Amino acid sequence: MTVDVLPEHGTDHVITLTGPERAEVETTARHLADLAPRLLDSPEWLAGAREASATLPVRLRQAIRRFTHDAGRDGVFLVRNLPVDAAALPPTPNVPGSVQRETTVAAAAEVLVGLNLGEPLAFREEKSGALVQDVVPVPGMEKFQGNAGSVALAMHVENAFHPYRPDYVGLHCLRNDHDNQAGLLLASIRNALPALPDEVREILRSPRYTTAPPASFGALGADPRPHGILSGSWDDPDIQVDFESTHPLDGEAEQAMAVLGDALRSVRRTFVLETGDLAFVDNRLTLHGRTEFTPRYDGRDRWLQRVFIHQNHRRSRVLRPTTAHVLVS
Ligand SMILES: O=C(O)CCC(=O)C(=O)O
Ligand SMILES: [Fe+2]
Repeated sequence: MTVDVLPEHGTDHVITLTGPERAEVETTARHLADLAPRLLDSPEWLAGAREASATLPVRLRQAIRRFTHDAGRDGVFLVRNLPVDAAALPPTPNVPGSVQRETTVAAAAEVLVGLNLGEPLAFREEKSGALVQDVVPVPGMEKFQGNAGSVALAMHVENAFHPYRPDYVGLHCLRNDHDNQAGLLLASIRNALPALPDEVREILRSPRYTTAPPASFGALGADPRPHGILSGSWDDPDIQVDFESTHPLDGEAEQAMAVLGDALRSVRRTFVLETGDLAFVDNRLTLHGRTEFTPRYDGRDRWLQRVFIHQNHRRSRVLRPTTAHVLVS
């Protein structure tokens, strides 16, 4: 069978808010920014945001609903012209592990969209378990293969090692870099699949790979279990790979992974995000990475805010000792 069974179009899922729609979202986000206790991680605040998320402009909610039904060939949903209150934006943070704890218009807007895709989540061991995390360059970490770096970041599924990795990764641009050079790289398995011969697909589906967690994930790092990179439907598989931390267990598996890498590279697209752009990547279908850029550490550097979303919140209950949103291992 061929990939005829997939949607025909590329990035169907782009919506640019009109002026009135943006104003509507801004009114709601401002209300939430002022809502007690003004802390993004508090269950009370999140409850208020959940109610408010049902009042976003209908056209936006319809677009999200189409995306959660089918993420399209590219596996990305892009909302443009969201409010970020640029005039009131503080200097870009530049410390390791920076997160957003206090409510802001930009963070509220991102959470409002995210709540229409599912439930936010975070990992206790990562970025101190904050639901909204800063993606910013950090002095001295330029070569780091993580979001504090500024060299090219290898293509990856987010938290590829983790059984409850996010279904969607939201990246909201508050500021791009000075040179407008930093690009979010995206490559979907739906676009790459036609370039994979059947025998390569077969190898990629077998448990001949391990994926290491980042050092910060502690005990789970001890003995990663072998897994296949592709799973599920033969014609429209899910993908689980991180080109920095997934390791083939034999030579054939290594070759198959190289073919996959080439196929993904050939369909890779670059999105240079602007202030007010929010990309939600379907983390089951699409890998992301980043081009190189040059930070200046002058308070005006690139600044994204990231949220993770689960479509099925119930599934991760076993790792959440309370009904809150933080997974403990
Ligand atoms: O900096 C970027 O555009 C992406 C960084 C990244 O992979 C992440 O924050 O998950
Ligand atoms: Fe990432």
